[in-house]
Amino acid sequence: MVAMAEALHWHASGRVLDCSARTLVMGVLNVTPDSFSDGGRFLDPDLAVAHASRMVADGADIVDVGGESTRPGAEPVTAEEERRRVVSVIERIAAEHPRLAISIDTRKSEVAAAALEAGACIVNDVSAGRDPEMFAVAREAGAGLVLMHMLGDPRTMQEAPRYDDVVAEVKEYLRERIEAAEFAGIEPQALCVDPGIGFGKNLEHNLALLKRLDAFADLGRPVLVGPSRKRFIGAILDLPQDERVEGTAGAVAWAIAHGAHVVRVHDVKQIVRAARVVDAIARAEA
Ligand code: 9MG
Repeated sequence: MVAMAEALHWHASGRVLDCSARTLVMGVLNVTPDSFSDGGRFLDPDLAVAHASRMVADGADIVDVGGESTRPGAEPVTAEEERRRVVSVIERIAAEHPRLAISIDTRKSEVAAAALEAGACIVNDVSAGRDPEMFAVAREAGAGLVLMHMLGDPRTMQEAPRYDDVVAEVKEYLRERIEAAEFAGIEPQALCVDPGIGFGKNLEHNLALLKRLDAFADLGRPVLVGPSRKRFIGAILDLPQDERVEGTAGAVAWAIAHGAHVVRVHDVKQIVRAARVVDAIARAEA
């Protein structure tokens, strides 16, 4: 278990997200036809904006808008199509919820730039800056940036992933990406790290990363974890995606108790409630 840490703040385009007072909940909004859990549900912009408002009402601190699926085996889409899906949705969410932090889930600097212009303040980049322009785009906007570990790319990442020591290798990779981002001029306080549950990892790898999540604390940045409805939960419980909310709550509770500052989830209402209880226990005088 981690001791309750000293203040940790995440800077994002002029906002300061306090990652020490309580766990921040990032709600997933996939504006895609093919995402693994909610693909096709929010392609209509009206439905997407309404779902964002629902998540805000349910307690989301951040809404993560994505226009390209990163599920295992997903085919890439063009930047133009990705931009078309997300920009107007972000503009409308930002207008309706001016205090909300919006993140853009993209690996493309071009999409990130358009989304930041439209009102997003965080870039959630599952490739941790592989696009050579991504760091410059984030730096220019002063945006928050999630650096996530992924082995390979979504099309191939689940083809027999292999590590000698998954925790050490993922941590070393994140340390190197922090250094690269800082070298590109991004302020350290803008960065958040994520071990990338399910991105080029088998069940054993995912469980090891969660079990040893406390190992990421000394990277000195907020830790984001996204176990929501993922395959490892289905494998443990033998349940389909739409019946994994309790399994997600279990993984989230463990993650918070072992150092997660931000959790990325589909089921905001249920997970906010679970997170509040874990936060209260973790901060109790004892
Ligand atoms: C886009 N996306 C899907 N799963 C994710 C995870 O675990 N972390 C982050 N940062 N993004 C994710």
